Amino acid sequence: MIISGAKLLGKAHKEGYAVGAFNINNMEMAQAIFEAADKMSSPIIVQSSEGAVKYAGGYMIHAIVKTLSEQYPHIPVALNLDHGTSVESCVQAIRYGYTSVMIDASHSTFEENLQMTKEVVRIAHAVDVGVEAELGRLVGIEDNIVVDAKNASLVDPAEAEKFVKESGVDYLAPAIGTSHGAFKFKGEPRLEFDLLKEVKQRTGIPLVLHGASSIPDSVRASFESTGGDLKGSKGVPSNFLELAIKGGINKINTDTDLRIAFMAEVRRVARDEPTKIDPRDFFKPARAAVVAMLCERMKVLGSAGRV
Ligand code: TD3
Ligand code: ZN
Repeated sequence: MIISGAKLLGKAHKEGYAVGAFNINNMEMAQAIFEAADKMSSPIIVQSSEGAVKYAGGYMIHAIVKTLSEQYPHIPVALNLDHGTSVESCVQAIRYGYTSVMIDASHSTFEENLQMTKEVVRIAHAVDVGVEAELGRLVGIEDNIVVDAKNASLVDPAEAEKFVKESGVDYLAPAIGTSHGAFKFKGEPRLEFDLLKEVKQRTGIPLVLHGASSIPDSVRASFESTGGDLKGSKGVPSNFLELAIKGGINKINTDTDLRIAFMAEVRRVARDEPTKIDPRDFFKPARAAVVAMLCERMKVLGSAGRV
């Protein structure tokens, strides 16, 4: 059964660990996530952006996750809409069967963000669906909206307190210096842990880290060994993730790491076996590489062994 995101994250918040929220737009990625969860006895959040919903279809994504949740009935899973841009989009996701929705109005004014989040909370809570919102802005790309450094801003803890109180949101993503994609930091990696702790103290709810991919050395090396170019890429180091969890993060969004691990194997097969034409010859090793990477990540997040 796909359970409410609020319930799944409530446990993580109480026990002090983080659940990985992994993005999918196809069957193989979803299978890899469940296989890793099964191996590590870990709860998971599967999520899709509006772009992924457009690509695969919301009912399709839900059907894939529902089928896998029946194949692995002991694995607690929530299905989240990532970066929903409107109330309508969140309602649509609920109709598809999602059990968690993110309303991301972080690009609007504080007041607009609050009003939209309140509206989503009112609707979602009527059907036991959890709600995520974002405060502050991430640098980089949020589903094709380019956010440059000038437009980025960190969360304001006083605003966060007011926002959570008035909106009734279940979990909050405070901008503390991460960004989406493979190029997160110009110089040395840096996150605002003090800000995070203050937001946690003032809100007392599960917090979410977006743009949390680490780009592990082994994953980067395997992508680059096939001629892939990741020059200048930098992820969030795993000791930062551990500090973030200590600071109150309970949901860790990860997409880029899965993409790189998957595509490294697709590239390898394409390079080494030019006669292959069966997609399964590409996707089987790709799926296995994602499983291996995710198992390591679940240990870092502390979600391993929580089932
Ligand atoms: O919301 N997401 C996933 C979609 C971002 C586009 O890749 C994240 O916060 C994950 O960010 P990333 O790029 O670090 O995996
Ligand atoms: Zn994100």
